[in-house]
Amino acid sequence: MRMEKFLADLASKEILDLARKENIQTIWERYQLQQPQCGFGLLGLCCTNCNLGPCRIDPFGEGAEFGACGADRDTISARNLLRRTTAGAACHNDHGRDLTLALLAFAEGKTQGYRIKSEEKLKNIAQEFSIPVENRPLEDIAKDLAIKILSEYGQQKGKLTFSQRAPKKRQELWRKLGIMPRGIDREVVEAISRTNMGVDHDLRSLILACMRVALSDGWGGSMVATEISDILFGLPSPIRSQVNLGVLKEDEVNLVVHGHVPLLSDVVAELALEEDLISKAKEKGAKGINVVGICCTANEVLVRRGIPVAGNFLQQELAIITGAVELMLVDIQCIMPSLAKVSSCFHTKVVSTHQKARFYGIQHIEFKEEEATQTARRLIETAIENFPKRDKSRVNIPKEKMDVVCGFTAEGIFHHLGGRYRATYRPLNNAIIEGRIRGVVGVVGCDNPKNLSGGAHITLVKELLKRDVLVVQTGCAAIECGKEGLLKPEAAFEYAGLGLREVCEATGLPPVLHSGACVDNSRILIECCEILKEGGLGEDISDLPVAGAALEWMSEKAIAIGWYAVSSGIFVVFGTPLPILGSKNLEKFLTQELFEIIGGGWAFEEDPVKAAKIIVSHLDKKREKLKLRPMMYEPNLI
Ligand code: BF8
Repeated sequence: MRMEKFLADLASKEILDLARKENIQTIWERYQLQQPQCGFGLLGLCCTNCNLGPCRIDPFGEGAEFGACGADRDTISARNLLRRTTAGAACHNDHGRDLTLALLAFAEGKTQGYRIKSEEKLKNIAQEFSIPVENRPLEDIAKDLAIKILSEYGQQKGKLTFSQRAPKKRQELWRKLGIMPRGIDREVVEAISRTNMGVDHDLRSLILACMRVALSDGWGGSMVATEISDILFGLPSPIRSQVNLGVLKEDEVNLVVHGHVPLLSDVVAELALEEDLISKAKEKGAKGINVVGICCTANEVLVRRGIPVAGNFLQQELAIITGAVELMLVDIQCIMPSLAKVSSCFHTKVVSTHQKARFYGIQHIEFKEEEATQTARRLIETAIENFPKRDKSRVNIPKEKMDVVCGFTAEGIFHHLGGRYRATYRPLNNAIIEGRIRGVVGVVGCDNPKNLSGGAHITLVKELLKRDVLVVQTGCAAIECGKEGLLKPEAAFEYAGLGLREVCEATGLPPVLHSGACVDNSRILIECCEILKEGGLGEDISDLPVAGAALEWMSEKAIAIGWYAVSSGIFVVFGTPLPILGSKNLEKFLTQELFEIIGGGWAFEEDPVKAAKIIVSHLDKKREKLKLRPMMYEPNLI
């Protein structure tokens, strides 16, 4: 089966056809060459944790029932899941650490190009950490804050400051279950230690460890990353921009920032506006410098600066195949090692910049905060120098690009929905209570050729909108829906049910709110807390008519996000199942029993139309339990 037949996006289709003609292999071919994929791996029944193995359990109960050590299918699949969850959480937590270290370096005067862009946020967060702020230089406050946050990475006992933002009832439950995260690094180390041969074997105990390590991400590392990014690069506010490969420019130097950490991309975006660099570009025959993004670092500079997005995860190779990219800067996470090979077919230079991430065949220019401006300037000059090497006969920039409005934060919602003079969540709560809005659903995560290469998000979101569900997005899912025109305020007229449309009309908001990168899923947790604080919709996140979906999840980071949402009391739907179906006990635990224990749980449904129905029925159950009014305009849907 040729997966790209599902490609909803015409720009990607066009470039993929071109790649085929030129015999350039992309992720779609490589994925196809992997078929059939390993059944043991898909079911979670393969164990490589010690040298007795690799062991595997027969899924049909006819062959081996135990690994050589005696581990059964429940232990093996739960242990594998814990390893994956931990890997994902580690990635987000380390991203948060990078930003905290940068804040510290800034406070100590050791950086170039950074400043405190949100003084209010710095002071608010510092006070949350009991740091005095009155009459103190911002650098001193920033230093104390960075040191306190770093101490929570190494903390051995107690709780994380941000976890205290959760509703009281939720915190009590975490304490009762023994899953309150104690220290960010401690949870990651302990989780990995549990998965060693001969340590933790009990399915329930392993799953509680999944939740604890994920909470150290959602209410720890990811939240740290979001908050410090807001302090250093500014709190996002609604901003217009464009997305899709059509944002590349034929007559300008195209510089693509790709990865996750905004420490370099933000400085590059700023410097690219400088006259002397623009003049240099003109000397080389270009009309200017066009900085665009791929993946989550794109989302970071999109929601704060309105920098256009060239594409999501699946479009990273395609951007190069347009023949129009002078330089692609990569840092960490979701970067395909194939970029080296693809770029070798064109003039494009790919440069890795993060000390943690090296690639065969890709030049490395290390980025250090103390030389941020210098390095960014050098990199922009590299892009400019490369412009004359572009082969104009091989440039194929698709025309598709779409307008978007993005940059919606938990803080922003106070103003967008509450109005300029009375900042409050009350209108949002009222819209839910009165039945104009059915509930709020986070549609997030990756795009994956295993599913519909992004198309699942689009169908799911359209299905939800017509049932008056307000959608909040982050990550590659948000970029995909942006390409489809769902992030424009006008989308409310085309896709939203009558109730949601009324709210969007009154506020000017799009029916789909783009909140940023994947670490910004932490904003969705805060939004849930604010809704609860406003009153009238229960006492805990698990009471709310909310849900999360990552139908095209790919990265282990998505597993960690799913787990921290579930552990916070949210119902989460993944498309392709987690690799646990080899254990019926684990499947039952995750999709049924967990709801009683933690108030949230999992469902797996690849079909986006069916997934929408499952989600809507969940929202309706929550509405019923809260005794909310029936929906004001029940759509007549078949
Ligand atoms: O953190 S959505 S493919 S880019 S993992 Fe990666 Fe998935 Fe995209 Fe961002 Ni998130």
